[in-house]
Amino acid sequence: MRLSDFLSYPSIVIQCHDNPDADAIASGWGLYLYFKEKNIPVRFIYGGRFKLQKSNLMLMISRYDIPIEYVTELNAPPLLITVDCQYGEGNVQKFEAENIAVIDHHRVSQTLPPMNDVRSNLGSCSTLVWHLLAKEGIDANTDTDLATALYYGLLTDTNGFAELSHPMDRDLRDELKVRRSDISLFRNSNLSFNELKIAGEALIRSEQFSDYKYGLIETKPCDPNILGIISDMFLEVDTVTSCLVYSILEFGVKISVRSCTIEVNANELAGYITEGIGSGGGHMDKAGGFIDRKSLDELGIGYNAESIHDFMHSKMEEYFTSTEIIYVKDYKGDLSPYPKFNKKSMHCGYVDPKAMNLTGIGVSIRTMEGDIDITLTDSMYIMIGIEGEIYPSSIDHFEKSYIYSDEPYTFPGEYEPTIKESKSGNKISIVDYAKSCISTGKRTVYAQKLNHRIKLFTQWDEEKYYLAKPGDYLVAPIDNPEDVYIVRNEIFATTYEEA
Ligand SMILES: [Mn+2]
Repeated sequence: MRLSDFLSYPSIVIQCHDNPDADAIASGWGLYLYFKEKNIPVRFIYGGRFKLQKSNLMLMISRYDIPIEYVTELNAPPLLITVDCQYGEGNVQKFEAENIAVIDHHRVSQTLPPMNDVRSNLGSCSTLVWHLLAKEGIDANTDTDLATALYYGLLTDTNGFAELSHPMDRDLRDELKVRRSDISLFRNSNLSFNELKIAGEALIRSEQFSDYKYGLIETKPCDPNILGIISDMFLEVDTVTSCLVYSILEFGVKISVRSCTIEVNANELAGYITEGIGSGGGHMDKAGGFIDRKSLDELGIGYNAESIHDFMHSKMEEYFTSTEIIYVKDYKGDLSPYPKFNKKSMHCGYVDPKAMNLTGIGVSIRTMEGDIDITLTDSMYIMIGIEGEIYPSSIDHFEKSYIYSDEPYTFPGEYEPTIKESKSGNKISIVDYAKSCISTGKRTVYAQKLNHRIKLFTQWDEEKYYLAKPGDYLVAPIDNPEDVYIVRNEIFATTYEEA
């Protein structure tokens, strides 16, 4: 779907969710400006029971003359685009329309109309609109007001960038040229005096669970940023190494997660709590998420403080008790009773840094899994795995396990990785320089299909674990049985065959 697909409609209404937040306003405004510039009659509206009043939002709207209108009735327009929300959701007042399109970054909760672009793993809808504008050749940096609004949308939807995880979100943060003084002004009129008191009350009711050193707090309905402020403070407590702070809102539960222990990755814990019932993610130490009310209803969990507290508490207990932790350096297990498999030969990609003129200098490689900071040398290749994951390899090691191939290379992943020169900031696409290679296999392993979760710390990175879920495999080479590693279920099926 492209924005230019909509240019044939005689008029368009853009609608964001009720009780709009900064992301809804910024992303809706981005779309509004696009259609206005194309001379299509366009309106930007929201409905619901309440008119906007939050001071940071009122400031942004008046500074930039954002023409957002509060409406309770609407004549069916030829095209209605819901932005930062999905048509038919509980927090989106339903207006009739001849045609409907959806542009959103939340979890898909409705049957979507054919015209939709929903990217559930983006941190904000502003990121998606920024990307859609760029696809039409529009650089948001030519309008500092819009650039600042989009940046602020992402900032507030990701708890001050703390809960940011997608590389496209990081691109927005790094590339938009914003008016810093405006951001500072909006940020510092974010809380009302009443919300400050909500934070205080929540702290009084905090609980800690000493077995696994985690904490739990419910706050009354408040701005999501307050959850971040509380969880940051909670983590500073000496007996708490991870915590979950949540707030029960009308249409779901907003959560904030923090961790300062390597055994709990906040990003992964937020994903665990929201799996199948919402969405969550972020960083190693800070993450956030949202659970849909509808999903809790479907699980038969009453929508009241007590049942939700019990649910959160049992989810946290289950998280700690159902997971085995393996430190490979101390591993003494034995996988030899399990079946033997051979590694198949696979097509992957590699890039020679010499071809890019990037040897001997510091670069940052932006990938789906995060930014990798590295100095490239002329004795290494950058490898692109079968799912598009990036890792360095020495040419020596490469030539033992791979052969070169003449086939043209096609990138398999969702986000094409880029290399940025740390000094000049120049950005280069890796895929433009990638060539094909084939792994030669010749490796036999024992593999155990797991029925529980494992966190595995490898020898070469003792700070970060790899996670295996039920259905994934714990694998050990037959000639080095203590060097265990994890292979995800889908990858195992395509890369190994029974020996
Ligand atoms: Mn949003």
